[in-house]
Amino acid sequence: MKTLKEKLFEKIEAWRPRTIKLLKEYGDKKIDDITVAQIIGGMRGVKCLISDISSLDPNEGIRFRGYTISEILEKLPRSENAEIPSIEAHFYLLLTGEFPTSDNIKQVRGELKKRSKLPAYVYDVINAMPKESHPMTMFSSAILSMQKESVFAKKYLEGIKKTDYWQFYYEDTLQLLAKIPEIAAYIYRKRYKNGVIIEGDSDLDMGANFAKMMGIGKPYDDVSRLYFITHSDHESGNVSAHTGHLVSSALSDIYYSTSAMLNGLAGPLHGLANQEALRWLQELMKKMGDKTPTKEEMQKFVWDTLNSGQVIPGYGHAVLRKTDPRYQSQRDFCLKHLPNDPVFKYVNLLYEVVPDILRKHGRAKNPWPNVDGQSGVIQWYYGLKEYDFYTVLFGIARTVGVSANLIWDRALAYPIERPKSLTTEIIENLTMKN
Ligand code: HAX
Repeated sequence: MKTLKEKLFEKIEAWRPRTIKLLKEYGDKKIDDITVAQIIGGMRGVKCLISDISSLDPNEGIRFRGYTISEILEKLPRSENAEIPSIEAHFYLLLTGEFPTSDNIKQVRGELKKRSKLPAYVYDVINAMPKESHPMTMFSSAILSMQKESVFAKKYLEGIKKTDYWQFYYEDTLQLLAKIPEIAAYIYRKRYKNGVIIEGDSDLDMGANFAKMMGIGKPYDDVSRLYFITHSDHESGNVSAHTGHLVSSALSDIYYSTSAMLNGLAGPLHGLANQEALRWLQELMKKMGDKTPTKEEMQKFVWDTLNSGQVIPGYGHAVLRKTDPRYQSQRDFCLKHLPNDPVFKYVNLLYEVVPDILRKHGRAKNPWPNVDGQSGVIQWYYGLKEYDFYTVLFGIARTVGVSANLIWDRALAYPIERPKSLTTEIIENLTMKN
């Protein structure tokens, strides 16, 4: 049986001629135009990035290597006694485009196990931070502190061929993926559970090991698998994924790139929205006491938020124009496992009232919920009530997807990113005076 690295080598060798041909023979072909509104408006929709790991259709949602979330959840192999496929299997698919066999997964797990020991100084870095630091700050700093371990950075200094870059990115990625569940769980237990740490078991798959270290029983292993798979990648234009690509394009290693992408994920319009969604709902829950709000009370709460100039967290999207299938897959999980949970009832009621209100409000192009509108409910139900921590979960997931992207970026020798900026005056001259 071929190892994941050998398989990847084959795939990369077979893929490279496609990129070379496109560049050589079609390099001048035009794909898109760009408007002033797009330049001022955050490059919305400009087709100028490349990724083969996932692609996003506005109506259908995300496909990983061509497969929808429901296909992934149905077809990827799962660990024993698990309802949801393993994260290792998903990582294999993201890297190779193929569904792994159970032997392939065993091999990947073995590779991760070998690399799971966390350097002692990482605990020191976390311990040295102020108690009130946001968990995302701790997570990003802990990962950045490991930069000195980068094999890519060392090999680059020694002098390596461009075509070999990916191999050292791959090594750094395995090192990082093997360690991040423990880093995240350590931050959680340190910050919220009086520093009582639970040892991991690297014989378990990533989902089960993470659940163990968090101290949360079954089915939290499946909750973790579902969360880490569905949040792993969302094509490459979103803030976190794009930041990862951008920083890595300067040949900064995986530690620098991952820490940077996590800092982007920590913004309230991006990954932090899952914490925001729960925080916002808690406000209403506090007001309501034990009572579930009526539809009218919920409508008023939503309008009050909009009228005070705030966004409705967990709703809207820069690309999607329908309910996010990541929202839907988590909703299905809730319907099966926690249909009577009071927070789920609130979220359901929001689903009934928000899209109509956002349409009437007339601003958001997409009135439907995104992934962050649902994910906090499940975490809350299984005892993870410290919603400041939710974006760290997102960060673990995004590291799985973005690192797979970065290995391929280096394999296909994508150059340093350098779009052109214009001054307002140049844009005025180009538009008003023509
Ligand atoms: N509530 C209220 N207003 C909203 C809105 C929402 N949920 N979503 C968009 N709008 C507003 C925008 O603020 C913007 O207002 P102005 O015209 O006053 O500037 C207008 O509608 C047009 O925005 P858009 O083109 O529809 O959306 P954008 O591409 O600019 O922004 C966002 C996309 C996701 C940032 C936006 O929908 C938003 O702020 N949503 C709430 C926060 C959120 O849920 N973020 C998580 C998104 C998913 C994700 O990345 N997860 O990590």
